Amino acid sequence: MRILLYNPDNGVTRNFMPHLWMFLLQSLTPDGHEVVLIDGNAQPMDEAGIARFVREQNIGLVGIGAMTRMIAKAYRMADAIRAVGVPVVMGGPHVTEEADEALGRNGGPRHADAVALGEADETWPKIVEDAARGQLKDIYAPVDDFGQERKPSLKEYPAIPWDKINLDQFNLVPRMAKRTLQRISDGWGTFRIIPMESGRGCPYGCEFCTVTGFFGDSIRFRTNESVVNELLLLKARARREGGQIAVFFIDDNFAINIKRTKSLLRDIIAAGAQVHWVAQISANLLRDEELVDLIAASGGKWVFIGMESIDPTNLADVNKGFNKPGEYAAVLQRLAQRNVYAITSFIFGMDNDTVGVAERTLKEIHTWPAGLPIFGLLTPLPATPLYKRLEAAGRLTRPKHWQEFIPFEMAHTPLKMTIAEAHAEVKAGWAQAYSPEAMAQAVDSLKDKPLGYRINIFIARLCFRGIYFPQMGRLAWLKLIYQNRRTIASLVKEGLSTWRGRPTNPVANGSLQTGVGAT
Ligand code: B12
Ligand code: SF4
Repeated sequence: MRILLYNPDNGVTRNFMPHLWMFLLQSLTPDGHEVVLIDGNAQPMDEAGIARFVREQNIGLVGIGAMTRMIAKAYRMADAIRAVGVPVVMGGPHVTEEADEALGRNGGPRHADAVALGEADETWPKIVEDAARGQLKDIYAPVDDFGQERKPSLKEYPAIPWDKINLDQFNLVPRMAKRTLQRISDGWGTFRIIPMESGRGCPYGCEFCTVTGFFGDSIRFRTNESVVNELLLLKARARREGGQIAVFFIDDNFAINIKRTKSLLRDIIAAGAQVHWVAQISANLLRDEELVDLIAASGGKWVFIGMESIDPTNLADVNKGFNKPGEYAAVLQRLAQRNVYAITSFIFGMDNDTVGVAERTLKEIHTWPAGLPIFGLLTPLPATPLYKRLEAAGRLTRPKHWQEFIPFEMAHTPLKMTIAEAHAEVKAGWAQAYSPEAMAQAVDSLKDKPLGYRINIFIARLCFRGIYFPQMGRLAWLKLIYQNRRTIASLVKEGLSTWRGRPTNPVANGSLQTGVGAT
């Protein structure tokens, strides 16, 4: 049987890296079946396009995975596929919480023939076999012989053949720049960010987050060896292709067990498996100096920190009191001293937020080492404690907000400001943090670092700005480049004089010490 695994975009937001679940399920597919992958983020498709594809390619089963914000598109695509007689199985965080919706058991139309609840590592082979026999069940749950929920152990993690997988859809280097960049250093003709997990689960249970409910509070890890081998595979591929690969450790809290993380990082270093990497780590775990040393030595370049708010009352409200705003600056300094920078994520529209929250947050951010701040709105995702609390309080304004995805739009009323005010705060946050002046200031603040770091932060900022401001088209990029022409000119000028002054290996002299890519 030919199987298509499809991850939709939502036509509004795009991801910059492939989704791990597709590669994982492909690797777990029983022999005798062929699996085709399409990620709508890299290969946009509409309903007619996917219906044509499954017919022409003789696809016998389609698996669709989606987050809540992609689900409306996922359902439309599923409907189009089922209309041409091909069965659809859906999985992922949204349908796990809203299986009745996907199966049409709540009064709405049916979108999926089957739903895989929770982690599907162990149920997927069974789903494939049932589909091949034409005997799909409605629901597949990860349970043991006694009907008790069973979380897959990650000890027997499949080897994902990253060395052979076609990654053309995920090259982040613009086509027109490919030729020139190929000649720089070890080669920048390709640059891909690859998702990798080293463990699953988070015990913290923040009120707005689906992770503790979905993956559970029992944390499971892959063996160090399996992670190191995967890194070595990717590193070899990058070298072979004269391109760059960076890894995004998608663990929700990469250092949740500090002892184990240190042991993994030591093994990475010992095996020479360092590639540049990004990971999500909560601020409280970054107090450990030795951990931060190992992060830097093993290739860590960016750490995503869910700071959420600078207001301890807000943090306590969402069960994230372990975040201590008083120590944010010290944590970021500790990272920056080792040339590791932070993506700092904030949520506005929390219950104790008032007008001016963006201004107050930006004032704090200005006192920290340059990084990549991002701003979102508190969003009640299905089945989270937050959703239940707001529903019980009658505060949900769009209880089924996922049926019509609107980016940066609240689905409930905040307590101390209006919805419109919360929207304005997010807009102000993005506008000020990513203004040409703020970009120049961020670059300037790194003037004691090699030029590569400044180029890196500048390019990263240009890209991150696109999370809020639409900049998909060429015209939008040209406008952005024009607005930031002074910073670009000064970086180019410095680059040229460094290059003229030191005609040796640009990496060795630090001028091209980029933040991402295989080391
Ligand atoms: C990496 C990641 C991202 C990446 C992008 C995704 C990517 N390319 O990988 C980035 C950083 C860009 C991102 C952004 C966002 N993310 Co995110 N992200 C994750 C994260 C940390 C890892 C995803 C992952 O690969 N997990 C590991 C794989 C193996 O697990 P999985 O995807 O769940 O797949 C398993 C099962 O679900 C199932 N399965 C999944 N799909 C399918 C399909 C079929 C057919 C079957 C049978 C089974 C199946 O089988 C898999 C194996 O067991 C998750 C949290 C988490 N730990 O999962 C959040 C998570 C998915 N993100 C979330 C959110 C909310 C966001 C944002 C909206 C945050 C924000 N406010 O901006 C944005 C939106 C991005 C966008 N463009 O619109 C939520 C989604 C909740 C929900 N109900 O939708 C999660 C769960 C985290 C959370 N805090 O709750 N994210
Ligand atoms: S620490 Fe992160 S992953 Fe864990 S529950 Fe909180 S937000 Fe979710």
